[in-house]
Amino acid sequence: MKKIHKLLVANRGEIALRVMRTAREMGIKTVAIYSEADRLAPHVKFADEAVCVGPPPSNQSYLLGDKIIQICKDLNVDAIHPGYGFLSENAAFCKKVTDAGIIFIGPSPESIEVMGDKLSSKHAVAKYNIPMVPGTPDAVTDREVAKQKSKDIGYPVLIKASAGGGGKGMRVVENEEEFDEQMDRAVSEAIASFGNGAVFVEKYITSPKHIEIQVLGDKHGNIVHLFERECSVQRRHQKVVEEAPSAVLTPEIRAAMGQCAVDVARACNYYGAGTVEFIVDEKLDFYFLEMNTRLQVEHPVTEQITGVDLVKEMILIAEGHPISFKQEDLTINGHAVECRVCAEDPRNNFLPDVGTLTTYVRPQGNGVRVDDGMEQGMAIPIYYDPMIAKLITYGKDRNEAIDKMIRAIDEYQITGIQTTLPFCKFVLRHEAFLSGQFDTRFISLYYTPEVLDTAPDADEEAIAAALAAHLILHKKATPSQESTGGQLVKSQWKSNRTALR
Ligand code: MV4
Repeated sequence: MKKIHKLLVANRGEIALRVMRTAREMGIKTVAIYSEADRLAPHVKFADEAVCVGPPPSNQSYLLGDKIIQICKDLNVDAIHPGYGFLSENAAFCKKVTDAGIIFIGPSPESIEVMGDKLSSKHAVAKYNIPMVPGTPDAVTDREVAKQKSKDIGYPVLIKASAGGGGKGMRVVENEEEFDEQMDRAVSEAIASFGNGAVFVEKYITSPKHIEIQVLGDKHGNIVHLFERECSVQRRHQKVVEEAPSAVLTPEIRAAMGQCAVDVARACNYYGAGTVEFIVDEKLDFYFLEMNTRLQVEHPVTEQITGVDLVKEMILIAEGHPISFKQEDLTINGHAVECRVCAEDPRNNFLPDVGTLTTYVRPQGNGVRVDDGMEQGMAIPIYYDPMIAKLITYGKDRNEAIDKMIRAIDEYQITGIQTTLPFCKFVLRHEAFLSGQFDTRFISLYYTPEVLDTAPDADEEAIAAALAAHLILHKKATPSQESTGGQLVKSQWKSNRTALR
């Protein structure tokens, strides 16, 4: 047992604040690092101490492992929490931290290494009874051998990069004629992205749900799962809306997936917080895909339904404590939904929309949690992930959580940049989402930018813009702004709505 007195968060934005808040609750001093672009960022102001690590680009700041370790030595820091992204799944960094006598708040370098490669993770779990998609157990190099195996598996197949992540190096092959071309592409993309051209073949599950299981392991061999998160609403492998629990899992399937997730964690002697990713087909058959060896962006929905502070557990586990509860102690209470608020324009192909947060007013009230790392007046740096906040709602059941989310989205005031919030609202009101009958094809099946402006009460700005265009087109007078109160103007827009379509 080694008490942590001072913790450095090797990250920025909302996750740095998220971690530091729990550290403070535990009486642990906090150290922020920041780049020159983040001097005035809330995570810097919140921390007890803060050190500038370099110029804005990540590879000159947040990714400088050796410099961060030196800062820890200089400031007597006992532990590093890496958050997600940046150095969080870098086995070499984790090992250097540990070798320097600093606690890495996360798994061992060995766990990161094994799970960081898809083929090695499949090998690691082989001795457990984990359902996996039919496929080649090893890398394929010989095209003719690969084609024969694909024929045996049955088209369509998916060629995946073993070192892959985020869908990079992944290619669907519909038939044998396409095989060579797609394999070439997968291999060159894998080399370009990961410096490792190893690829393997799997049966392509055409309409899977993405469901992942949160696990916690301690340094005494205890491993528990904290149920599932449904993350099927994704765009280019970026999750947009997540929820817990899933609307479609039965208690039996949930228990079976939970047990598999625990076994996957056990297979790599896991400790810390981790997530085991599955795809689930129409028949609710599930298959293990990979394990993420970090705290994930969407962890709050799990916290809301279990009452567990995952960061607190991570810190206690890193100190050497056993997990503070048993599997039997855990139940699912209520339902939580998370929307990622990204500075992206859903009307313009989700292009990053950087600018200044001219207005930034958070929603509040019963069942609303906002994890963010920005404040009004701040410029959003172009150097980092465009996610500026996570909006999480919690209710006694799924409908209540969804109703609260729609209310909270309407209450959120953001100007100066476009965000994904209107898009999230579209998702939350869509029949497929409401029924739970949706999968990873959701966006490609249902979304076009037009849906944002034709929804029953599309956001008022858009209506105002459309109305103005309409009025100009028809050379009508605009509704008087002077003689009416705000409410009345609003209701006029609403009464004019039918004219816009
Ligand atoms: C698959 C699949 C279908 N069949 N594997 C995408 C990223 C990586 N984590 C695994 N991914 C997939 N693997 C087989 N055998 C479909 C996907 C996939 C996907 C998975 C989860 C969430 C969104 C997705 C979007 C496209 C493809």
